[in-house]
Amino acid sequence: MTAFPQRVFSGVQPTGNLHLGNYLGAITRFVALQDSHDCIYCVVDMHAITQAVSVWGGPDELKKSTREVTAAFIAAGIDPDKHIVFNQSQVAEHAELAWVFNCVARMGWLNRMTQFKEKAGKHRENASVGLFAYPTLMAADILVYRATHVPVGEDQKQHLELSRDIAQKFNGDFADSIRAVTGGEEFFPLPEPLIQGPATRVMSLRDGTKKMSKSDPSDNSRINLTDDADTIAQKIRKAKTDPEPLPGEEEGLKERPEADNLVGIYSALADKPKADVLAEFGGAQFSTFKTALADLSVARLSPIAAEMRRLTADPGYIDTVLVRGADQAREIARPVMNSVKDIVGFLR
Ligand code: AQP
Repeated sequence: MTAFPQRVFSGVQPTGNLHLGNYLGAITRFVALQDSHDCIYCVVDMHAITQAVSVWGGPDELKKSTREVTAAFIAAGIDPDKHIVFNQSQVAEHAELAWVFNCVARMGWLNRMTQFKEKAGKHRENASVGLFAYPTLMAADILVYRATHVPVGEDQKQHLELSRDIAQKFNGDFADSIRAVTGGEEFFPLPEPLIQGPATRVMSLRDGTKKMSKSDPSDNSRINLTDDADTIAQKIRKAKTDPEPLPGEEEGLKERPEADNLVGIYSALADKPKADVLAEFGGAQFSTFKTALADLSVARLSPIAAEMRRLTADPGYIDTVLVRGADQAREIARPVMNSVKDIVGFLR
């Protein structure tokens, strides 16, 4: 087995408002990995346009959202001076490798992707080819840097498994050529998903069985990173719950999805285990717990929102960060793509 140096890659789409699920499931994990790994964090604008223009809002909105996600990364604590932060479309190698992967991945593999089924819904024939091929572009995003670790929320697990399948098939299909070109056995690592922490799947505030999501038509279903203190408190006050008081132990959260979700959010924001949260609030009514959760949410999110506002007021700075990050990303991606061309047999 080839040993690959450890490298972290992950991305966030610039579509709509970033929410608490994106923050707890992904961005806080990105921040945590910075001390131990070389990290590449990407605003995946090419993924954003796989949906209808009405979803991502058109060119001006895309630019604004790309800067906003970049600002969220920095405001949450990602250091663009130490790690690479850029937007996907500036590094053409993502699209180049995605094409090769389109020819490696099988239709049957992509047909099984639940995210495509959910997003295409009943209008499958009307979905873009890009939406169907989304997972091959995602595999290219990761593997063009030969990244070994990918922090994501639970909803991305299936796509990560597909990235591993693509890497494995490429390594197998081109084994002789890989040996001839690189002298090694495998060209791509099999990237490991890092799905960690107490909030890998934050659920909707209106329905504890549905994922908190940017595309939910109800704004009350999610807490946006840009919501002000009053809005956060109001959304938590209105969050769906059940009539029972909170249980004293985790076992008591079973079959209570809304209670489980709110306790999970508290646990992630307070950075303490659910058991400790229940030891403190067991027996309390939701009105008491919701007040504490709203205070904690405001305390954690308001400084990020304020910093995002400060950063987005200076789009020139954000654009400089993205251009510099893209230059650094290209330095890694270009030689990988050149080797892929040699391995596949493209003259250059
Ligand atoms: N509810 C969630 N809980 C935990 N993690 C989540 N993520 C998304 N929703 C939750 C994680 O956030 C990262 C970036 O997601 P994305 O920008 O690629 O977009 P997404 O998954 O499409 O986000 P949404 O809100 O779910 O958008 P829609 O509504 O369009 O489907 C990923 O690591 C993701 O796992």
